[in-house]
Amino acid sequence: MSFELTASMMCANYANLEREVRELQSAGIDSFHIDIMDGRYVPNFAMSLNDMAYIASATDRPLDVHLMIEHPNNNIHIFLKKLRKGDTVYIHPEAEYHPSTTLQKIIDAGLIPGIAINPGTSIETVYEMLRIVKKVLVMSVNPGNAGQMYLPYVGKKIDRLLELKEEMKFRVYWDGACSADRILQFAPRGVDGFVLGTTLLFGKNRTYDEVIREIRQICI
Ligand code: S6P
Ligand code: MG
Repeated sequence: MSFELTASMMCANYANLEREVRELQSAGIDSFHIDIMDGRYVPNFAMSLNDMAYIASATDRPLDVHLMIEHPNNNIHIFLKKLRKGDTVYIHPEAEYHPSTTLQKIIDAGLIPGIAINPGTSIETVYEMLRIVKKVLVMSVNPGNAGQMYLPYVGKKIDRLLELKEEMKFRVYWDGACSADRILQFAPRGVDGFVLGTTLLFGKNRTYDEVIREIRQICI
């Protein structure tokens, strides 16, 4: 079974970010998930532009930038110019007056366009954008914090997105409270990747190598 694993870097140990990136990379993480927050669209501040730029300089693996900011169109160029081909930028459509304009900026910068869908956002409200984006990040917790409870009603929405993904040509990613059981349940159905945070990867008394190897083994 093939699926991508992404490390949620807001959960990493900032006492030594360079070592975190190196160990995650050698453990076989596929990409680095960067949660950017503005304290307005979500009630928190997580990573900043400089954290993102540092991680980009410390790895050749792709970055997966999740913008939880109001009106990203106003400032997105600052992020785009620090990224490279193969990196993904997700916006929240509710945070923007004209999300398709912002998505076009991501495409024009040569990056992979994505939308992040909140637990309370229905597929109907983002349906047309599914034809523009290459990736859909389904939030299974409300955005803003790590370590929250999984909201089970999101499972039905994921099943509906999986029915649309071939025809509309996008990939589906999971963000929030991702456990091994959920990977076991949803990877075979067609979820393409999972963001790993405190539920499964960070703050455990185990090496990243052990955790990631075990996930790949149980999900063969
Ligand atoms: C939440 C953010 C997520 C979290 C991730 C943490 O606003 O977008 O990427 O960092 O969900 O994972 P966990 O396992 O602690 O919920
Ligand atoms: Mg995220």
